[in-house]
Amino acid sequence: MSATSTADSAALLDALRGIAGAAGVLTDPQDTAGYLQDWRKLYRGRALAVVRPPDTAALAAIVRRCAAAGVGMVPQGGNTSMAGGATPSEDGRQVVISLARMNRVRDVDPVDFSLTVEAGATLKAAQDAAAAAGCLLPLSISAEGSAQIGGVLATNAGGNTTVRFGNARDLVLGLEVVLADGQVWNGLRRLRKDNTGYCLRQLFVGAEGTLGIITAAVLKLAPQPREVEVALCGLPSPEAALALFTRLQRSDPAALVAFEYMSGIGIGFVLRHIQGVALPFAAPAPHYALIELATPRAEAGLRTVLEEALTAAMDEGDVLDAVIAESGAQRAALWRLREEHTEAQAREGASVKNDVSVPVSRTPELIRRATAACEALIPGIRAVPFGHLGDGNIHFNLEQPPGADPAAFLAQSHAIMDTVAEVVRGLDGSFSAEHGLGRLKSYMLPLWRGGAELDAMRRIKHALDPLGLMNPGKVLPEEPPAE
Ligand code: FAD
Ligand code: 2HG
Ligand code: ZN
Repeated sequence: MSATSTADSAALLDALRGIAGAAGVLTDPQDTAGYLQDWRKLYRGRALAVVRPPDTAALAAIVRRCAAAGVGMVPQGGNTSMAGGATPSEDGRQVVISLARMNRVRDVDPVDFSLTVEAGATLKAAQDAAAAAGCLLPLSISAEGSAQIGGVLATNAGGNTTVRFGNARDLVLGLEVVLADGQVWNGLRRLRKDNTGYCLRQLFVGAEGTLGIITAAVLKLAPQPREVEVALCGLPSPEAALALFTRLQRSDPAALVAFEYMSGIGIGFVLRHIQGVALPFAAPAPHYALIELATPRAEAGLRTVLEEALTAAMDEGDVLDAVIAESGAQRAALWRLREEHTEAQAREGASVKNDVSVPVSRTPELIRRATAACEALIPGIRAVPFGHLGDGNIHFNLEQPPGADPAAFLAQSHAIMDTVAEVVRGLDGSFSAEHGLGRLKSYMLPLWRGGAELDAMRRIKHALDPLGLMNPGKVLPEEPPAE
């Protein structure tokens, strides 16, 4: 049965209210509006309802009821997806399932270095809970105040500290998941070693809600740092950024927690559009790196390590100017220049994002070749590359030419994305590094991961979601009709 008729829909909504309570089922357009549009405003969907279950048992009952009605389910966390992954389709036949009410921290264990947290807790709340127990949850993204643990895991988020601690995937010890048929899989184990068959939890991490709904997780913690040093460097070139990264990795690899690249134009946008930021140099540089070193070791002498590395890099001509923060407030001020890039770029005008990765050694080549290719495609286009150079993950974003019509520029999105993708392919990279495919990039999957790889992905999807109701239309493109 498919909930296509008004009577079917009304019966389904009644049943959902019976499970989640009247306040847990939103249908008033004023209440649902914020759930139906993605963060970038690329998509605006419609939905039968937005359902906000109070706990795992209720969510499981909701999934069973939706499955029986043949209704697609779109899990949603903080709705900060960069790829339209959490937005329902336009036909109004799907249900959005918000995890926001399931936001408890269930347990923090400073001996096991583990945190058990529900999917609807924000990443910031989880970080704070870890810190209160004297530990560090080593995952950091600019959207951490809104992004939720479920969304962070479902997208396998990366971010600013991947270079040291890995992606979200590397921090997951256990998961609790509601499967597509409404069964609850409780895999909330906190074991460091557990070779008992296929590693199910890693299937759901990065699946963007297409295989099941994550309801809780056990995450690995790390010791809190005792020394932290943050520096901003002005650089002559992307090649100098790579040389500086390599130098720092050799000086004290365990302490290099973040290495972020920014272009002169990106910093220029931040200075123009964001209040209360300042460049701590007498003159702007063509390129920049933001570096964080941190260690739980006492008296590790990180300041000396950093100063020596920067002095040697200046002697080699790889660093033009550098400032090291002297306080927590100064560290935060330097980080703001990086964290405000997304907002500043949005305020500058229309932009097309490319979240790409290449081997770290090829990042300068990526920046140069993709810039040249895009400038040849659209005269006046402005390349704004920035991001996690230490992971080979550059956000190769393109800003509209000054004064151009934003809609006309965005109409060329696919041509721009394909142009960047071609360069990335030539450098043995990936067209989707950390934001996921969502709806935006699923069309590119067959070109990049066709053959046996895509076939295996489709088999996994069919095995775990045979009715195709878990976040339909995301990640995997529609299958070609059978011959
Ligand atoms: P949503 O946007 O709500 O959902 C994302 C996807 O996960 C959707 O497909 C959704 O269906 C699915 N999903 C959500 N919850 C669940 C669940 N409980 N179970 C199963 N599936 C679920 N990303 C990075 O990787 N690194 C960054 O540095 C980074 N910086 C960002 C900065 C800004 C300013 C913004 C706006 C975004 C940034 N992002 C970054 C992208 C985004 O924040 C991440 O993808 C984040 O992990 C999404 O979390 P969310 O809770 O908002 O998920
Ligand atoms: C970041 O690293 C995010 O700040 C967002 O991944 C990147 O705006 C973007 O393209
Ligand atoms: Zn990023």
